[in-house]
Amino acid sequence: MKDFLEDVKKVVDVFKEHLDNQIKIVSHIDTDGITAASIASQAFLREGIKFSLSFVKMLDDAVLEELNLEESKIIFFLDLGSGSIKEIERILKDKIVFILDHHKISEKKTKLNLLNLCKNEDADYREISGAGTVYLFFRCMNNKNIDLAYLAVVGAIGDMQENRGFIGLNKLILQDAVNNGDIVVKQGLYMFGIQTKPLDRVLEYSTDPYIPGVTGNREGTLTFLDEIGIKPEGKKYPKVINLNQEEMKKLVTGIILKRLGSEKEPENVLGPIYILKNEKEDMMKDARDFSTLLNSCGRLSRPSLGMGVCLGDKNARTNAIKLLNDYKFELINSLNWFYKKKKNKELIEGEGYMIINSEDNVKDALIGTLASIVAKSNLYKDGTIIIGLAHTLDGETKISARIAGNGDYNLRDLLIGITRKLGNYVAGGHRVACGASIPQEKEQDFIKIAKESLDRKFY
Ligand SMILES: [Mn+2]
Repeated sequence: MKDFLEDVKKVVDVFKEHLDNQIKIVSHIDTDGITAASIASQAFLREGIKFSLSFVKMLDDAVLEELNLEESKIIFFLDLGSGSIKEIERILKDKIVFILDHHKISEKKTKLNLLNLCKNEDADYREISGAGTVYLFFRCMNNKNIDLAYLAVVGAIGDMQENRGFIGLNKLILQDAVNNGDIVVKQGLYMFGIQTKPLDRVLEYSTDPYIPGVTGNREGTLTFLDEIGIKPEGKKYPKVINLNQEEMKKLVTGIILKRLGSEKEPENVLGPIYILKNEKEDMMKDARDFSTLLNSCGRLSRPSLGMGVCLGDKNARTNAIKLLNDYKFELINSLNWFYKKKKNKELIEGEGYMIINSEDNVKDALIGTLASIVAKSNLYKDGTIIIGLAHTLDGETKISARIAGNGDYNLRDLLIGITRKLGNYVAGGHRVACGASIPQEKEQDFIKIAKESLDRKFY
């Protein structure tokens, strides 16, 4: 940790030699990237440094060549870039490049200004996010940037680094946010929407924790509430934060009972809640809700809207909330489709793996989320590999891989291995969450090779 903070200082010192230049920021399109970009933008504004900003899904030669035409001499890559060191060195050879990232590093030896905890091979994925890396950089540049720490916390949650608490540098960053009075940590029901949604909706839409018979099941939710004796007031159920202690107890016990028999800790329904103290909008008071909101902006290719949310723009917030509601609705539809397929045994299941070939039934923007939900659902044994496929609008098939429960396996290498056999296609991401894209006509070949390698690799 100390080494890394020294690294931060070194990279900041290099940057200070170039302060008077116009800067180009390139950031990743997900929650982590959106918060990273928001931190950088606000920090640059504070210094009076001019910048422009683009969001990208991934870096390839075409993107880099376009960047090379930009006037800015300095380019900041946020939450991406570490996997494309060679390409960046080759195509952007006349630029001054800073990479503030936490993804796997493709090339150890580089002259680029690379700030990445992964330089230390023992680093745990959960120790820091892209936004966290960006935050530490700007915090080192100017202490006043401590007021941006809370955004790095939201980013880390977006990258699923929060698991009943933070570890490593993320812990340090959370402490900054707490010390600065931006975040208060409380223990509570570990669910989405507890500040804002009526109880029945919270339960029905609860994917983490997953509640068997309740998640994604309207009727099951109402039966469950009836069983534990929580009644609607008129037609509406109360919000979770408005439940009294007695009701809260019934609710928690009820959920734990429902989760008994699953292989993972059924009592895992309580955890830390991160309250954003200065946030006026209900929807964004809980850092987890805030992160979900940004996530839907990214997934639906509206990262600038997410950025507007971070910067407090009223219009952006209204539009983002609408987007999130549509997104949740779409997600529940996809989940229902999945349940039906599972019930009818129409999924491709093998020893230690499961392949969801959704074709046009799940939007490509949602296939990764669906795979994540299934991976966390207790429906499959720990360590089961979940692969989802969905058609995109432009004739491609998007592939997402996740691992069930607390399993660990290098899915990234697996996916890269399979796609290489098919041709020269892009695959990337992290050990336990990654994706790829192939032409639709290669879909059956992909499934065949995936089955072969998975059948061979396990048991
Ligand atoms: Mn990230």
